[in-house]
Amino acid sequence: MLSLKGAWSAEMPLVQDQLHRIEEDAARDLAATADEAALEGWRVAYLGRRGRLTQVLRGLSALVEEERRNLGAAANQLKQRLEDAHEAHHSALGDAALRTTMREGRLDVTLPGVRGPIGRLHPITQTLRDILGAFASMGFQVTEGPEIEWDRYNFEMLRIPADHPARDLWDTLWMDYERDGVRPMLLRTHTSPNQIRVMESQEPPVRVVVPGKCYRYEATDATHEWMFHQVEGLAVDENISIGDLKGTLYEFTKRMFGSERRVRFRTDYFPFVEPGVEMAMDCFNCRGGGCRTCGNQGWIEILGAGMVHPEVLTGVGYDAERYTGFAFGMGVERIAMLRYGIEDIRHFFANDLRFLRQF
Ligand code: 2NM
Repeated sequence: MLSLKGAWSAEMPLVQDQLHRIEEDAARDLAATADEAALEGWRVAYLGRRGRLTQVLRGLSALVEEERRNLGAAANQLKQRLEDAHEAHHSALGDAALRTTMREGRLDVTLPGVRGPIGRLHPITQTLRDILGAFASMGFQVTEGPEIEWDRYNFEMLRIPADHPARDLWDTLWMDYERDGVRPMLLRTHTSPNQIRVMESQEPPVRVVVPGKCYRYEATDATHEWMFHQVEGLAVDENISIGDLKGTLYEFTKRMFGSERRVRFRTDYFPFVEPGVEMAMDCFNCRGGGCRTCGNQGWIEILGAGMVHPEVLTGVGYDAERYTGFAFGMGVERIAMLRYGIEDIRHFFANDLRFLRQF
């Protein structure tokens, strides 16, 4: 390029050369730049305050005006090209990084998720539901009632007289409330009071099962708790016989403990039934041979039952000449202990998660 002022400068081809080499080097180095840190190094090396191009631009002040203008323009154009190249490389690196993240961080949505901790039904609840399910499938309604009862419903209407041992101060938890010098309220000792309520409120046919908590004032041991669960049942109609009792309870036993079970009935005494029986099944563990589960008896007692006493029926206003009924009662904890092989009833409500998590 000719200088209009006629002054030829030896600097001019030198600077053009420098710009040329800077551009070549910058292009080569940029091509080898694979990440953001290297790109920043490149920017500092070529475009930074002490970078190669900046040095050249600074050096231009030593040139005569025309050379300075021409070379300055060339240098600034190069600066623009380097900045454009930097920008393009920067966004190319960003795209590559995004593609890597998408490839390596991709989610397999078909993998099973992480399960959070969830609770479970208490073994007594599970057993209770199975018992009620067996009777519900045979046409029994499920009904519940209060845990605080009247002496009248818990004892009197069930033919449990005032001098009966069950009414002893030491067997029942009485409410701290007196009327006419007596305590008429208590924590129910069985769920039978609700069968009385059902019979008072509806005419036969009646078929109900009553689950619930019961309370006894007694010391606890491996087979006794002061609070436990019961399921009692009642069927009243014309022509109900002890054959219905046996058939219903035999069917229940098979549903709970297996279709090969056999049952045995022996007489027993309960004030509210006549006759009264206890039902046992052959041991599901040794099939009658004798083992720990059945205490070497071969038989396991699972419930009490009987034909509802005519005085109980007349007490609720039923015609005992026309109607008969059977009733039964069982302890849910006892059934659950047999079913799961639990040796001590106190485990159920000790709330030790090491025990409860097993069910
Ligand atoms: C048992 C055993 C035998 C029973 C009787 C009644 C009622 F209310 F109908 F009279 N409810 N439950 C009964 C009979 C309960 O539990 C071992």
